[in-house]
Amino acid sequence: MHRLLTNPLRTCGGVLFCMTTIHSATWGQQFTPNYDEAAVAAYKLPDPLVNQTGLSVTDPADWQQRRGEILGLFQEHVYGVAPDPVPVHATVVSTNNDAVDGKAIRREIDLTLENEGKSLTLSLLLYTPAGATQPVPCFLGLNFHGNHTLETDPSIRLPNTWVRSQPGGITEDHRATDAGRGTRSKSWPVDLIVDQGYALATVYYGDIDPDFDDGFENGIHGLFQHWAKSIELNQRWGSIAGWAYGLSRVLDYLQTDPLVDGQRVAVVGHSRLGKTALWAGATDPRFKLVISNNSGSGGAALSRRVFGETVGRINTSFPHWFNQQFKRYNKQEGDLPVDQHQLIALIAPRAVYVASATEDRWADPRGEFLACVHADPVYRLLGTNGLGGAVPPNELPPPDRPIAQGTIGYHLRTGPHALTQFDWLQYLRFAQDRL
Ligand code: GTR
Repeated sequence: MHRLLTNPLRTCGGVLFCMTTIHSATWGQQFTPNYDEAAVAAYKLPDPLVNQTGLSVTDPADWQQRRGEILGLFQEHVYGVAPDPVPVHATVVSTNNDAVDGKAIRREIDLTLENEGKSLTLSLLLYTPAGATQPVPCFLGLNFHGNHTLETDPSIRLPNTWVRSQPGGITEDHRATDAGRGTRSKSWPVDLIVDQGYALATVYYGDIDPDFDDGFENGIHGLFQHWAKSIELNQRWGSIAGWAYGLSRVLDYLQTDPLVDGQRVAVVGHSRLGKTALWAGATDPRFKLVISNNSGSGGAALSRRVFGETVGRINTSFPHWFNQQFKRYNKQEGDLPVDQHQLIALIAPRAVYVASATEDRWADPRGEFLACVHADPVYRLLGTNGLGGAVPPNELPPPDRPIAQGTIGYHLRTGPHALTQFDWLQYLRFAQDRL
């Protein structure tokens, strides 16, 4: 039987959409999220510093072995196993030396991946500061609706792949239209970023994998169909692992770009792309800074709190994001061999920033903060100061008061689920001596 799942109105990549149109044959009943802190049942988190044989990790030298265990558990039980890197062939398609009011050089670069007789091209939009005299550090993030949504400039190419339907004529039959130009510029303050001496690199996420459940034939999964058969069915990679793999291939290219310092790349993402940024940062230690904006369930939020969006709910609405195995934990969060604080711990000792928003209860701000708190001991073991201070704070900070003294940053912004200028200002400040 198919039932309607009710859910709040929420924004995806900054645009309101209604999530009441999702049907489920498996969930079986209406889903009512818990938003009552008093109703969060007691839970016990797996300790990132106790290995699977029960031994405590007290020496930084032992962390690599424990890290390998945790990474393996996330691959097996949550995101799935991704293939080894394939080469990236880059072709510069356009260069504008006078972009963003003369502040930036803007290039469109096609990155083509080939495997199993198929190919996939990602269109990279890359801004570098106009006056830079040496390679600059870079923020890399996937965008939700196409590169053309960052600016109104009509010369930026529209994506030629599937896009999510949007109101207002900015899409037609899942194709992007000119009406979408510049509609996401607020989420991508290019001038602010290049003014502070950083590059900005972005790719439309649907170039890597269109965001719908097609049995993993299209997008990046299509290039690895034979390979995937070598992986146990339950552990095959979902879309988040696919998008993260794409981010790593973009990083492969950025490490060869003469205008970018490829050793100083931050990966940033909002919402499902925040989950993706965390997984990319966990799987690819070349990312120097990892930024999760409102990533919520399957991202920075602790699954065991069962607050807002739950494992069962996300697996029902988005069955293609995670691996099959993750569905075993629907309503069984306590059985998960990992929880999301360990995802943050996988990034240690590199810098990480997690941001929540007051109105984004669906993503469980407190659960996102607590994941940072519980990752803190790993950061401290590895010689960094974690969330900062002699002992980590354990109370959710007041809105708009970032915790940004340590290697783990956190803020709770006033307002809705979105990537805003306030968020970017914190990331730019945090990056100053960490990227
Ligand atoms: C929601 C989903 C969230 C979040 C969000 C987004 O529908 O429940 O986990 O990922 O989409 O990506 O905008």
